Amino acid sequence: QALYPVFTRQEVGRHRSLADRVWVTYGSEVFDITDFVELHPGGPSKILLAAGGALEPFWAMYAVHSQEHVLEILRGYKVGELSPEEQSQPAQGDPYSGDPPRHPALKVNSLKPFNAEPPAELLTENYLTPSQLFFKRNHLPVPAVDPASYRLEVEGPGGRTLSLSLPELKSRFPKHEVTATLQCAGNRRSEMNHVRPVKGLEWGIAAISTARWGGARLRDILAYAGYGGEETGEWHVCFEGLDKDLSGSAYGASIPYGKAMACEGDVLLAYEMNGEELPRDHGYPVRVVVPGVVGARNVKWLSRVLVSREESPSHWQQNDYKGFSPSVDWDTVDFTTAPAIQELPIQSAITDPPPSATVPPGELTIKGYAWSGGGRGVIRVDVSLDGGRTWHVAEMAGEEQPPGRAWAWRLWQLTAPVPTGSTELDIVCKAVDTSYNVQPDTVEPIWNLRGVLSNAWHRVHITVAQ
Ligand code: HEM
Ligand code: MTE
Ligand code: MO
Repeated sequence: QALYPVFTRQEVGRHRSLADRVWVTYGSEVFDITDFVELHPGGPSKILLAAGGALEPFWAMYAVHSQEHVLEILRGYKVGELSPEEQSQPAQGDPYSGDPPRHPALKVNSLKPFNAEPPAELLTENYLTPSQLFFKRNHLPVPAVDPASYRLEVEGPGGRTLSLSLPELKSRFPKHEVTATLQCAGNRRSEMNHVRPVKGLEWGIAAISTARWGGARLRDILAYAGYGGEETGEWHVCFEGLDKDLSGSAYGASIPYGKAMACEGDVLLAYEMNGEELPRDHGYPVRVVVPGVVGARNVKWLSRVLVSREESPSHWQQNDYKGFSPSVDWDTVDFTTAPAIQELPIQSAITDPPPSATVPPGELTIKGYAWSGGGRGVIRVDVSLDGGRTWHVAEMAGEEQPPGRAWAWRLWQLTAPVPTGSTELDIVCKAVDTSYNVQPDTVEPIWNLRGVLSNAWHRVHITVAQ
């Protein structure tokens, strides 16, 4: 065992910059990570936040680090130990200790921050997903918001700022209700990961859910703030959440101004979900609901709205949630070359039977969901039991919504005879939207390094009991 020099926290604290070298502690060990700063996958500015001190409070926030390969990198930079009297430091607060309780049925992808999806078989049991089972996608700890002191800041033309309390938001603007499906850009990412590794949470097919949302129309609030809808050229409505990372930057995103102001855009600042006040995980007290648009723009714990010539400067608008060619890798990717994802493409998946199920011979009932972005309705779902050689048309259930405003999914099912003599079935589904957009048949040609927009034909392989 190597003998390392012993340092005090004060000595470690003198190494806070590249010029003075960058030291950090983890447990009772001291590391000189100067040479890793430029290599850090999370960027040099993030890693420098921990310079001169302990990594634990930062890693508690970014749980991506609790993996063996991360610790292995760290070990390579060890230069010393903390002196024994320094090791009994007060326990660091867990930034996630204030997160709300969650339903035990959820399949957890990441605990801190909390990311979870319902079991697929439960997903299509209800047209409106019960809020407790609705998928949850948080980038940071859930903020604790005091409804009495909550204010929504809305920047009007010329920088005049409107500050709305919760009662004002509820009483000054008519309540509007919309049934809309939210889907994470990473839904079905795990299928891309099987083709070639991608970076991101391993979502199955259930990072998608549907709720009845109630709240004020964003266009009413923008009109009240002084916007008339006649702005020409490129404008965006930017949103900020109350959840902040350690550098103090809030979760943020933006949508095109035209979507926000359209009478038929149905963009809400929602304070209700399925007839109750918004649950904490879903943005209490107020979130944006942008029907037809990728989950990431539906900013939760909304604190600020502003109209700008530029898209949101946030990391999630600029350097994430974009699609690329399968030829682009992490060495060549240039996020400025691709537009931010807004409307999502046509999607469908089989929720029942689950993969690897064994079913009795005779008749088989297959269930799933289908949805398209941009208010495009689903006009048909085709299902095959033989890997795509022959097809059946599924029956669709669920609300029929007006053309161009079909914000919610359709649940579908098909009851078909199991072909006699078959021992295995390769079930496939694919949907068609009102623009006759279809899903691609395989994952390979749409693979992208971030694993977003995964919407190939969904395939489930099952066994028939003999
Ligand atoms: C990602 C190492 C410090 C923020 C990563 C990853 C590694 C790494 C290996 C990629 C993990 C993966 O995707 O499997 C380290 C080491 C650190 C350090 C060795 C200290 C010596 C920090 C600090 C912060 C931070 C102090 C925050 C203040 C992040 C973020 C990501 C990340 C946000 C995710 C980037 C993304 O997915 O785009 N880090 N890190 N890291 N790190 Fe660190
Ligand atoms: N808003 C804030 N403030 N913070 C977040 O981490 N996550 C976004 C979006 N809004 C997020 C946010 C992403 S990526 C998605 S997919 C949806 O919220 C998920 O919403 P849900 O948790 O209500 O399902
Ligand atoms: Mo997402």
